[in-house]
Amino acid sequence: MTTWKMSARSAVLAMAVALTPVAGALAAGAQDYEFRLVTAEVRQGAGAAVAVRLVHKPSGRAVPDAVIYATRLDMSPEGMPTMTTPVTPMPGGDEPGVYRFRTDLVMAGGWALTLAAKVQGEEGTVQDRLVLRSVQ
Ligand SMILES: [Cu+2]
Repeated sequence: MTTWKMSARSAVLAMAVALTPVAGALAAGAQDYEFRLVTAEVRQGAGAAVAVRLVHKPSGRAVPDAVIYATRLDMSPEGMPTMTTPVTPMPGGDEPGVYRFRTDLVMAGGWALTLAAKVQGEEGTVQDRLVLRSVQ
């Protein structure tokens, strides 16, 4: 009986300890979020479509209604950091938390997409750099 009481108490303590990092993560802000490419390969050419999903990492949920205020697409993965191409935000599609862009992938190979965004109700800026491949 005594042994059981001890282990039940230990279990409660263990739960309290386990929950503490979760509470910390909820308050952590922008670093809890990341962008992920919907598809890592995009067909080369003018008018190419690039889609990214904004994910709340602790929960795995996609996050709609973020304000994306900076984008850059360049060929730094191929040693051409000064080779850039304009990135135009497109209206959201059917899927919440997915952000779409149109761009001209004038050369095949690796392109780095740099994004900065504000998430509703979170402090700080979500910044990410994703490498996609344009293929022929
Ligand atoms: Cu290039």
